[in-house]
Amino acid sequence: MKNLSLRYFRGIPLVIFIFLLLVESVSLVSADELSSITITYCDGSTQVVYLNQPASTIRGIEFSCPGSAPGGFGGTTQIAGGLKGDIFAIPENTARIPNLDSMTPIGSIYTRHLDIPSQSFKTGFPGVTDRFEWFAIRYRGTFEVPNGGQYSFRLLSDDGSRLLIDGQLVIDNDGLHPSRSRTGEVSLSAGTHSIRVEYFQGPRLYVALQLFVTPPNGSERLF
Ligand SMILES: [Ca+2]
Repeated sequence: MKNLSLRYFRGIPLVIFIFLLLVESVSLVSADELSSITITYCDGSTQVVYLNQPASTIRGIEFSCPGSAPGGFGGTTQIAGGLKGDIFAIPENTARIPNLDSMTPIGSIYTRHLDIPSQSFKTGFPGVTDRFEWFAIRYRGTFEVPNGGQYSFRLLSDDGSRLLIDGQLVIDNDGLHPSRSRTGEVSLSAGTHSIRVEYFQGPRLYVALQLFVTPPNGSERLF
């Protein structure tokens, strides 16, 4: 009986030690350290998720929905070598892309590809604006051409869009219309070139914006 009691009391420090280990692993945080992120799902629903560390410790988050590029029109994380899109609010009943260079953007997004197949759009731009109709985007960036030659481009959009390379209009797909493709060709030398895609979404609800390229003696791929 004496031996049993001794074993029982010797076991108490072990129980306390395991309890402290458990408490440490739960790692309770104070309210001022608590941060949250709002997740917008591909169907447009949202959910707030609380983090047990400051949001400032997160370097970046990438998003993707089935059938679309990461972030759709783009996300707020800068992408080296990608496209920067400036978003503009445009007046209702706009029928063509306005002169965006004379307007002030309401925010910017970043993406590597323009790959938004025709789809309904009502989420807006999380972290930038909740506007989902009557907006325009001016994408700008540079790209490298490994081998000079005749390049063919195809620009699909709903509603209007335009492709300019080195400041020259290559494709005019402007106007209010459902998903529609237009193609254009341009001779490009090897080296760095500038690209600019202007796009606008008129009335709700459908959007589309995809840019494809066919290199000399090659087959069409997403730009
Ligand atoms: Ca539309």
